[in-house]
Amino acid sequence: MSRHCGFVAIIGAPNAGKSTLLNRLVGTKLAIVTQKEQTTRSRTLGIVVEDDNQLIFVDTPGIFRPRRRLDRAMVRAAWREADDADVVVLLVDARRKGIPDETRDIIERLKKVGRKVMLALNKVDAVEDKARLLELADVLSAEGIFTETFMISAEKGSGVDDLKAAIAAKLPEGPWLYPEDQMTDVSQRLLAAEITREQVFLQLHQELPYSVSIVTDSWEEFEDGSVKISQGIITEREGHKAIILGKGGRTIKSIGQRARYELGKLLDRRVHLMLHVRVKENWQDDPEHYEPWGLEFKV
Ligand SMILES: Nc1nc2c(ncn2[C@@H]2O[C@H](COP(=O)(O)OP(=O)(O)OP(=O)(O)O)[C@@H](O)[C@H]2O)c(=O)[nH]1
Ligand SMILES: [Mg+2]
Repeated sequence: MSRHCGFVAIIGAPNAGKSTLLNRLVGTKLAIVTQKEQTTRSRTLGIVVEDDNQLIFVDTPGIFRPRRRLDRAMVRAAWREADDADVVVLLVDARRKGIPDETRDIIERLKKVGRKVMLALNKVDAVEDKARLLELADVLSAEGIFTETFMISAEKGSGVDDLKAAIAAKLPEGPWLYPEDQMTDVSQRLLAAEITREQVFLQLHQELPYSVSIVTDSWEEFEDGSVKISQGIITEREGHKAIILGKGGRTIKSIGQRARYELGKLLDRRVHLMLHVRVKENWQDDPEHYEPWGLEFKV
């Protein structure tokens, strides 16, 4: 039998559930998920082998109207993945009424370049009124760029197998691009930084998480199988540093405990995690915080 293989970009407005879907498709946690918008900053591959097919899913940052330099790099990265992919899935949060501006912008750009994509309405578990779902599907399909429409719940899993099968049927014939047992291209160091950033997003509020970058400074493995990971939490202001530390160091301790627990599960070994807060006013103007993530550093 002939083999099929291809890249499948999952794109959509911030918070649509793209990272949740990637994790669901692969069956493990590769991408961080929070209730906040703009959680994902860089692409993450999730590689799945099914029968003779290798599906290479690409989680992307949410597409919106960016203002900051980092945001512009994130949105550029998302479009680059969509442009390069064999198949594109546009994910739309079905709980939202009508078509939100970000999704409208995405549809307009897809139209402009003449790209046909698959549509997945997500979070259907949270929509009581099923007639509204059908209405939304109708309004969207009238745009004329969707090859088909799926109703899914990335969180609960409903509809995801059907979506996956439909994607597999679209992949071009060709050799597999990754070894059979490879699940992602993200290094453990970057994954570890993401897990800590997830806790920053979950435990800190308002604008603060958006001004934070995590760097894995060192990674030391011991004979007993444990690993010592040292990370910097980089923030833009002294005032933020105080909040991240919390009273008597309580907040950073809680971030560290939760991240250590998550990392222990993911790496399946004992983890010692050291976190240090560093103030670096203009980290967003430093390529060091873009290039390791595959983000293009541009004005
Ligand atoms: N009820 C429900 N919630 C969902 C579903 N999928 C995702 N969510 C929630 O939606 C929120 C955003 O999910 P993410 O997967 O981080 O969304 P994203 O599109 O990757 O977001 P960005 O990375 O910020 O662009 C989280 O709180 C998820 O738990 C779903 O199928 N049903
Ligand atoms: Mg995401």
